[in-house]
Amino acid sequence: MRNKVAVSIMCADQLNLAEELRRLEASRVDLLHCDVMDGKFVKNLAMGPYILEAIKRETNIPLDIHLATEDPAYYIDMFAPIKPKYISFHVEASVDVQSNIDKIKQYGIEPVIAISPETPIEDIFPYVSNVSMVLLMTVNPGFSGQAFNYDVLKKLSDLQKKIEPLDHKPLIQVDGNINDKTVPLLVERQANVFVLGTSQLFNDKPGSYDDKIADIRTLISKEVSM
Ligand code: S6P
Ligand code: MG
Repeated sequence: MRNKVAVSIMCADQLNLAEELRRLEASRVDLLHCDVMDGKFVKNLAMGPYILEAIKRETNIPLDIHLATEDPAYYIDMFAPIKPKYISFHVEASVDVQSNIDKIKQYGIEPVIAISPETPIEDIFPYVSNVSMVLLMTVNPGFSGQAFNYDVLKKLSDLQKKIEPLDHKPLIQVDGNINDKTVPLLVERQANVFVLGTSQLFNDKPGSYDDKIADIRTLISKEVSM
């Protein structure tokens, strides 16, 4: 099963993170998506090493660190000691994409290349066979609660065509306004890893985390075979 549920921990109740982690573990979340923001690449700040170290100690859910930062190499060195499963960095922030991929691999961590909605998908084509996953942003990085960018659906189809013939096919992760309305469009185009934030999970709509995550699991279980 390549399809997985990730949860953006930045969107959880920050004053009750331990309790939030217990609830997410009970809902059998596959990955904990951790947004790191530097106030430069995006106009916001989020999640430094102290809190991510504490989260790593507290849970067995594998961490997926999303560097929405300039100078990815600097932040790879800062966050690798936390031993996440994945580190993603942005193609737009990279001077030397391949050296960022190599650096992450040297730490024994799986590399992920991230791309913002406005960036042509072709920019990452040279690297797709060298990464474990591609992070296709469906909103501009920086803030939760934004509207889904439907133009990204075409990019997803183009990416899928590119990786189809590869022996090593990276997973495709989607992040930004992922919910029971947008997931079917993304499953149809063979996305694999779905980051849930405020639009599906952390909101006042009725239903427990279990219910809201189960709804997504049902939608993504109709996996399209490659
Ligand atoms: C956005 C960030 C995301 C958000 C997530 C929020 O900069 O990379 O990981 O945390 O997308 O989810 P939602 O449902 O509020 O868009
Ligand atoms: Mg993110």
